[in-house]
Amino acid sequence: MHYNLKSKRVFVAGHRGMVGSAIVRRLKDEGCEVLTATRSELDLKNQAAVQKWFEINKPDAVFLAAAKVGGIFANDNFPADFLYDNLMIEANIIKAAFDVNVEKLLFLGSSCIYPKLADQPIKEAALLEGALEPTNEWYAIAKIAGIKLCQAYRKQHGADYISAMPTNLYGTGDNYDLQSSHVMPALIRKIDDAKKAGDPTVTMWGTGTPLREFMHADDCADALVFLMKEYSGHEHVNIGSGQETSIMALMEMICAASGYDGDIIKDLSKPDGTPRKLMDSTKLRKLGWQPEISLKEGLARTIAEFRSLDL
Ligand code: GFB
Repeated sequence: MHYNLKSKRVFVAGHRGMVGSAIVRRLKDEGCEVLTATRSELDLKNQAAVQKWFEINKPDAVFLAAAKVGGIFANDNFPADFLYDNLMIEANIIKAAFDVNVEKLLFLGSSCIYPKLADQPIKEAALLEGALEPTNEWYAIAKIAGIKLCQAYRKQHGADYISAMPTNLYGTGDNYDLQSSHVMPALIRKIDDAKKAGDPTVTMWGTGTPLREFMHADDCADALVFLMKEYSGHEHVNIGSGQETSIMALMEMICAASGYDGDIIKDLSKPDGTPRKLMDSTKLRKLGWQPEISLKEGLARTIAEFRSLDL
């Protein structure tokens, strides 16, 4: 079961993204050779280019962290991009990996693969048991297809390809564009902007009642490297912190941490999305992994990093 990364050639697809860059940082302790490719060097949506890159570089292991990602507004408004781009990226990489005999591949999905109204906390077995959340069903279908493709290569060819489903992530290198970002970076930026401008109010999308589970990207990267080394199985694995909060409570936490005391305005023209998506991460805990960065600590670190960006 144990897969030793020492001296292996490890391709981190998506190495410039928040999760990919966290994986690259975490791999520094593993004595492996990290392979990366920028968008200008390799278009992951181009199958021939991906096949050629794999034939030339012959990685031993692959972290498939490359994806088109975004928050609720981006997912809801660009469904074709989220479905097509992610299908192409995952299909090209998984097929090319198999063709050059990659020993181990870890595919990254997301907690949005689960039914909108799944029993909480959500177990891995809940996959495909109900209708998806409409705002991100496109991305979810692409990620479910990626899980199934890894399972298909394991079933048909014995390929040791595994999948992991992280919860809502935040941290170093996050996307702070207010139209395409997730909630955590959006609120950090909006509250900081309001404080700097002396605005009496700051806007939150939706009712603030949805609950979200959050994990810092560095914790997630540590869990991903742990699974690459210690897990080999058909079923995907949830990577959750077990720490959830309402969006309103998150807003209040960030206002307090940012020293902003203005009023919170609700923009009810924006969707709430799924009411809750707390995952059951018992399977990961039983394998021997625990998160280490609390929401409070992660938030403080991320706010400080954001301010250093001077956006
Ligand atoms: O993080 P988020 O965009 O995505 O939104 P999801 C979470 C909740 O925060 C929603 C609320 O209820 C939003 O309405 N929210 C409040 C805001 N203010 C804001 C804001 O200024 N910006 C944003 N973005 N949200 C995503 C999926 O769902 O979860 C992705 O769409 C992915 O595909 C990701 O799976 C992990 O958590 O609702």
